[in-house]
Amino acid sequence: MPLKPEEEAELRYTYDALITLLSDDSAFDAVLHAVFTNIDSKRDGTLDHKELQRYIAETCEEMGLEAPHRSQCRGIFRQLDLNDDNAISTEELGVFLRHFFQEQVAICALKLRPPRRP
Ligand SMILES: [Ca+2]
Repeated sequence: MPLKPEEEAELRYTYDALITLLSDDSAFDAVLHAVFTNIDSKRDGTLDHKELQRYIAETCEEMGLEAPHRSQCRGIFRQLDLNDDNAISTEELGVFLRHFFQEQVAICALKLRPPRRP
């Protein structure tokens, strides 16, 4: 289905923003830090199961989605916790976020038609 012009404009904006984030390390670090701080409610510099679960539940609620089950949250946690120390560091969240943004860029690119020539 073809995109409406406003949808295409929004998608293009998102695409450009993601490309910038992925190519500019200081911009990426700023976003990573903001997301991490948002999840780290105990402010101890690492994320635990409870913090991640609360964040996922809140994000789902904001998006009008049903929150995943506790066991699903544990699964997500294990995937993020690359060194298995039962805590998620900024670096570990960064690995995930970079993959996530790259995935979103690919999705945007697929939806956007190549620019038409006059
Ligand atoms: Ca860890």
